[in-house]
Amino acid sequence: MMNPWRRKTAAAAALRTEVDAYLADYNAKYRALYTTSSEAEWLSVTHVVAGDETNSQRLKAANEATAAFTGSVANIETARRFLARKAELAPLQVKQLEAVLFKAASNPQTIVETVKKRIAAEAAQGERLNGFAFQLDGKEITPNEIDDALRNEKDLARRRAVWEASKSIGPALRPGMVELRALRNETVQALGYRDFFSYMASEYGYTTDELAVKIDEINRELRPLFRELHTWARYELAQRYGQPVPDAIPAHWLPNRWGQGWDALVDVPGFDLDAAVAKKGPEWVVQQGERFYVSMGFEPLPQSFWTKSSLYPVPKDAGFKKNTHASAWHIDLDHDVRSLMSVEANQEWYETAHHELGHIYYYLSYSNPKNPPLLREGANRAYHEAIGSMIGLAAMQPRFIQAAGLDLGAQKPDAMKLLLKEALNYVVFIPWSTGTMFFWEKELYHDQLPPERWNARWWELAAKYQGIAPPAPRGEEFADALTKTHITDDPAAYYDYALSFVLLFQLHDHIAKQILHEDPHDTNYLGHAEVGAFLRSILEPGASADWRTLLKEKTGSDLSAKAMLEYFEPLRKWLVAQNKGRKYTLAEI
Ligand code: X8Z
Ligand code: ZN
Repeated sequence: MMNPWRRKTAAAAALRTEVDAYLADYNAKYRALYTTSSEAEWLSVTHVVAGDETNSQRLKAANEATAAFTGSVANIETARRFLARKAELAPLQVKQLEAVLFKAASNPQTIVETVKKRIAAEAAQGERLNGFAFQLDGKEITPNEIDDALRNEKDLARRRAVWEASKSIGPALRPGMVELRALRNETVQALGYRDFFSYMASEYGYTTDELAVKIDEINRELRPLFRELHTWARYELAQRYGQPVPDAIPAHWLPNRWGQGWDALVDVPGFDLDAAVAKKGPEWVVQQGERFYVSMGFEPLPQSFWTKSSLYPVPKDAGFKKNTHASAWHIDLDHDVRSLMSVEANQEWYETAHHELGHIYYYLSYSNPKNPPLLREGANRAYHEAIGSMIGLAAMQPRFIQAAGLDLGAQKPDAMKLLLKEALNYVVFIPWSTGTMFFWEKELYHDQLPPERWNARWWELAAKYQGIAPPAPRGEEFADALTKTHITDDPAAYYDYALSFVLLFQLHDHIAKQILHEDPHDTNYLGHAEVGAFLRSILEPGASADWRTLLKEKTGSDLSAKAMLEYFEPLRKWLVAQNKGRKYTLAEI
């Protein structure tokens, strides 16, 4: 007779074999369906022809097929049955089964009609977003032109007209968003999630409340520094425009449509990256990004990246439009990787190209035989955003820039001015991402914010967190939140970027101090294979790794804003001195 212990282990072994067979089958089918869906999705963001239904029909068919599989009752029941015996399974099996259930929740076939409606509503809303033409003075103005004007235009009336043009997409998206909010919530509720926001937070292992605590902590930690920046900017801008110093900064005074980054406010002599990059041209921008990663020991990008990506703006008269926000695509969960950008030769796209290539190299790194297609994702979503943003930060430091062959002239840039410029990018982003965006999306899905309050609430949050105000009161005929792409096509996930900024400073701090033995303010990663090896060890496991363990293992700490605060501490002191005697209008929260 077999002893009970032997019987138990034999049963566990049999179970694991059964689970392996199930997962092998699931992974193969999932990858095939995912590929068809992402091809369809790719076409619908890169080639939008007004009135042509081909894209949306193809997209609906592909996504319904994916949904029929990932949300099937059979898959839900099988994954649950196996997970009931979690203790007997290998950790990698558990992770995959949990991923099966997570994916099922966005497509449960128990409510197939709702899922179909949601897929159709997403496709229709995507068409409106991706095909939108902004108008100024009766002529089309592209998002790149809007962004250029907000960075460079001096005339306030003109700035206001451009800013208002940038908000014209909101009303076009409002009815579709009312429908989508309901459908996104209903979909995930079928598998027991409270609402769509909670569903997205659960991917980090957080409840909405736990996430809110983490996000609030980050915001609070950076608030004193942001208050200094806000005060500095109010006085600086008032002087620039010959206006009285405002309590809240008028949104059209800022160099970004949403006031999410203000770095273009500062010109640092000896650091005119716009001019230096302009001399090189848009193709150089993307190629230089690749050169940076290759210099650290990553492989050159697959040839198909160059032939299949959509990297540059579509001319106004092309007869089609594309989504104008940058994104990176993992089409087949293997080596078919692509990026959608509208690269022009300027500083902003230089930084963005590095960001997007971070996603691409993450995709390539975790597409390895050790990592099943189900886990070809970031350790968490913030990791995915952090890698390229960190490389973007490193690519903007003076010694790197010189080594990369960009000509900034002979003058040595002032270190404090540079730090100020960086803070206006990274620190200013925090109240926007942890405040305005976080709460608006949370309240949308979790608290059923009524559509009659959407715009009022948006501006209440912008006032409280970012200290900014619209040029004139904006009623509910506008839907200014919906002018931000992510609200439509990357919903309830914007806090990923806030977490990623904190994380990127932790990683950068580690690389600078422990690997390069350099001052984090003045690094040069170029050509350092040790940095590449460190990064690959983070990227290769993908979602097979536990994100908390990985961070602790790699940097010795938990997720914390400490490195970010330390980086900007000299600037905080400098700003306190600059702001002496000035009125602070932003509440300490
Ligand atoms: O959307 C992006 C990336 C695409 S994954 C360019 N970012 C956020 C934004 O533009 O709002 C990067 C940081 C913030
Ligand atoms: Zn990104």
